[in-house]
Amino acid sequence: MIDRQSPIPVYFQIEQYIENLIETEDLKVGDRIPSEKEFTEQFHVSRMTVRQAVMDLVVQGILVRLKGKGTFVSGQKKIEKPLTGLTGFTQEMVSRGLKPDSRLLGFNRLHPSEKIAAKLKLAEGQEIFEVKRTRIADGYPMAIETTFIPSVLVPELTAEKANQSLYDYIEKVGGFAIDHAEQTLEASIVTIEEAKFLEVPKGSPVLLIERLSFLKGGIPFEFTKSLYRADRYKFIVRLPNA
Ligand code: 16G
Repeated sequence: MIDRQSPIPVYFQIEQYIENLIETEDLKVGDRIPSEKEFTEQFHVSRMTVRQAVMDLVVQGILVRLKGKGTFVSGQKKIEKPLTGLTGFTQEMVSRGLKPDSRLLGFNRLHPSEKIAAKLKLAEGQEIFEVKRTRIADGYPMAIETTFIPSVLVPELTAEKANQSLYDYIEKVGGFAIDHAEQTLEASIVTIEEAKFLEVPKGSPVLLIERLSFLKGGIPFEFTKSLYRADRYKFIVRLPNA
C-alpha cells in the first residue's frame, strides 16, 4: 500500500489512504478511524508518521479528535462560497441550512484612523462604530470580522444589535439599499489571540478578506476585515471566456 520509492512523503500517502476510505464510504461520518497502533502495524511506519498524517486531516477539519475516545470522521466539508453576489454572513449561513451566530469581541464608537476615514470617505471629525465579532455556524467558529461603519448612518446602533446581522440592520432599521462591494482576498496566518477565538492551532492558515461596501448612490457604508478559517472555506469564482 505504501510506496517507499515514491517522491510523495509516506505521511502524505497515509493521508490520501484515509481520505480515500472516506470517499468510498468505507469510513463514514462519525466512524472512529483505526488507532495509531493499528496504522503503525498495517503500514510498518513509525507512530510519528501516522500522527503527522492524522493531525493534518484534523487541522483540515476532515477528522476530529475527541479526548480519551479516539479520532473520528467529522463530516464537515468546506463551505464553498461563490465570489460573486453580495451577501452577508447571516444570510449566507441561513441559505445553507446552518444556524448563524456571533460572539461580540468588541464594540466601540471612535474616531477612525486616516486609512479607514479615507476608505469610508469621512469628513474630518466624523465618527465610526467598530464592531468585532467571531462568526459562528452551527456552533463552529468560522471567521473573525472587524467592521467599521460611519456612525452618522446608524446612530442608534448598540452592542446588542451589532451582534446580529449588520446587513439586516442597515437595510431594515437604517432603510438603506445595499448596492455593491469591492473585495480583496489574501492568505494569512492567525495570531495567538485569533487562534483562540477561532479554536484552531496557532499559526493556522486563514483567508484574509477586506470588503468595502457601498449603498445605492455610491456611499461607502462598511469597511470589514474578515479572517475566514482556511480549513472551513473554499471560494469559487466563475470565469467567463475572455
Ligand atoms: C460577510 C462579509 C462582511 C459583512 C458581513 C455581514 C465576507 C468576506 N464578508 O461576512 O463584510 O460585514 O458578511 O454579515 O463575506 P451580517 O449581516 O451577518 O452581520
